[in-house]
Amino acid sequence: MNLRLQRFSRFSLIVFVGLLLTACQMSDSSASKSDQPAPKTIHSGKVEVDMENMNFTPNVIYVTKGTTITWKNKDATPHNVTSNQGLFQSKTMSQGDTFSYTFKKNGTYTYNCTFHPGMNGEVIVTDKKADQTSAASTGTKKSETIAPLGTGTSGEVKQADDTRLLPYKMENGYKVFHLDAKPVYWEVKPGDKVEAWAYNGTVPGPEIKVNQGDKVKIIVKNDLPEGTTVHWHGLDVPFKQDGTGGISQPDIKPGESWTYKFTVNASPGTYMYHSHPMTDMLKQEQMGLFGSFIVEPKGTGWEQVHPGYQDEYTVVVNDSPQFGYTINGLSYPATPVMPVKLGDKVLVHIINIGSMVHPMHLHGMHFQEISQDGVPLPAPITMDTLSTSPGTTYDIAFTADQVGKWLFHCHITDHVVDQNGNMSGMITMFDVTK
Ligand SMILES: [Cu+2]
Repeated sequence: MNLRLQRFSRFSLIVFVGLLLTACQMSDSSASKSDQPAPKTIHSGKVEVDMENMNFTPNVIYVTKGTTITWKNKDATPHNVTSNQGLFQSKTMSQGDTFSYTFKKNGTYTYNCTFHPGMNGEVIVTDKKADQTSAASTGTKKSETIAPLGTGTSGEVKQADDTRLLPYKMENGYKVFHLDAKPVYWEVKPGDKVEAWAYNGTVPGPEIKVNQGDKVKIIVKNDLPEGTTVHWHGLDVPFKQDGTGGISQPDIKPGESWTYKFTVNASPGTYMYHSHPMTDMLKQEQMGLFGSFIVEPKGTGWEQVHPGYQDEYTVVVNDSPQFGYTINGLSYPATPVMPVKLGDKVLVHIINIGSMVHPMHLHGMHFQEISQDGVPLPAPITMDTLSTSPGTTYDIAFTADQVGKWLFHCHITDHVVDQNGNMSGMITMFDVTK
């Protein structure tokens, strides 16, 4: 848990510095786009950090030596402020309570609320002079909070499973897709907003759906503060298109684009794409750079090979220090409620992009695992719990033969409850109605 928090804090710092760099680069060329971060402000004197909606706001703050930070709990839920370096520890703070600490030495200080995993903050004490525009920063806040919530920046259609479908244009026989990797803020559940690195502003990135045999061109723009690539996981593309930074190509530099071009020869099924740079692959994936890649049977779609599927959904399970336990980038109760009509045959594409096994259990009905890593199983296996492994993709199918709100969730209890024992994390549901 401490390790997770430390890792989280390190990410926050890296990302935040990244956001700043991006902001600086952007400020010359374009008049601060609304989804780009504002330049950093260095505070001094007295500064307030609010504990609000289960977050520290701002959660990263730059101050000069001698600055006193006062944390104020605005939530009805009790919180505390606990230094990860053992420097300070508040009492349990009820609504309205405050706690102050004066930072006397330069350095990076991380802290958290021990009641709420993922509720972290960071103070960077630096020598630089305070920014005049911050007006001595008496209670200035939210100056570092920036991008709008990731809601699909290129107008992608939101699907019933809360993923977005990536549009394409036909050009010379190619389906041409655009992915733009950039920092955004992402809301894991209402009030739980974290930094993300995302394709087209969404976590997971928008779903790419093609037919078997399609020729595709995918143009990837890097608006991150560091190099990146995209790997087409499971599609068995030619080496030059593999997207492995430092192996099949150099990392795409910040501000530059790269075009991937290949024919989709993979069998109809579930695949994915994710960043695979020379350095910091772990961080980039954990920050949100992944998405589903669905190959449909050529022609009329799934109906052709699996007659009678009325509903098709994608479920991307993930564990990351940045987002916690999520389904399609969201934590229960923000996770999708997927509508199904009684009697429908339902096809579900499942991707585990995390680093842990997640046994996904369906209530009310058994399902069949019909393929794994895009390859159909010789004989489908009937089960109610599918143990999903990191990097592995699955297709399952079931017939909705009972009305109800049927949970589909990870069966590792830690992954589906929060610190207070309430349902949270990897829980979603199918709402079967008449
Ligand atoms: Cu799990």
